Amino acid sequence: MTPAYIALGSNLEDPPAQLKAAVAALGRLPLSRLERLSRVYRSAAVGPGTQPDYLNAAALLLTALPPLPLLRALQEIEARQGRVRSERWGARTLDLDLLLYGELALDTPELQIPHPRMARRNFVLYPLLDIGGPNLRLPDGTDLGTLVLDCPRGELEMTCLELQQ
Ligand code: ROI
Repeated sequence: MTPAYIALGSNLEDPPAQLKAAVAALGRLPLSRLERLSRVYRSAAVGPGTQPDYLNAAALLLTALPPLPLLRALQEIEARQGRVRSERWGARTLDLDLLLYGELALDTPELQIPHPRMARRNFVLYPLLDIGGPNLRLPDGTDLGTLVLDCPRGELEMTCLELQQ
C-alpha cells in the first residue's frame, strides 16, 4: 500500500455536506483504506473574480491503486458530486487533488505529482500538516515543515466541523 495525500476543497452547494460525502466516497475506494483526515479550514477563495469562501481539508489514503487509476477514481467522485469543469479557477462543488503519492515524482500532461501549486497554497499545506506532520517529505527531499515556513497561514481559519466518521 502506498500513502497518497489528497486535498479536498468545496465552495458551492453546502460545502460541509460536500466534504462529508467526499470522505464517505474516499472510504469506499477499492484497494484502499482511508487512514487519516485533517481538520477542516475555511479560507477566502484564491484566484480571479469573486466567489464564495472555501472549506478545505486533506486526507491520507493507503492505496494499492496506481496513480492514474486513483486520479480517475477521484475525478469520478468529483463528477458524481456535480462538479462542472467550466472556467479554470471557477467555484466548485468538490475539488479532489492528488498531492503526493509515496515518493513518486510524475510530470505528464494528465497528472503532475507533487501537485505543482501545493507549495504556495496555505489551504493545502496546513491541512496536510495536520495529517502528515512537519517531517513529511516531498520527492525532491523538501519537508513539509520547511514549506510551511515559507507559506504564511494568513487568513486560513480552523473550523470545528468534524469529518471523522
Ligand atoms: N481557494 C481556496 N481558498 N481554496 C481552494 O480549494 C481553492 N481551489 C481552487 C482555487 C480556485 C485556485 N482557489 C481556491 O481551485
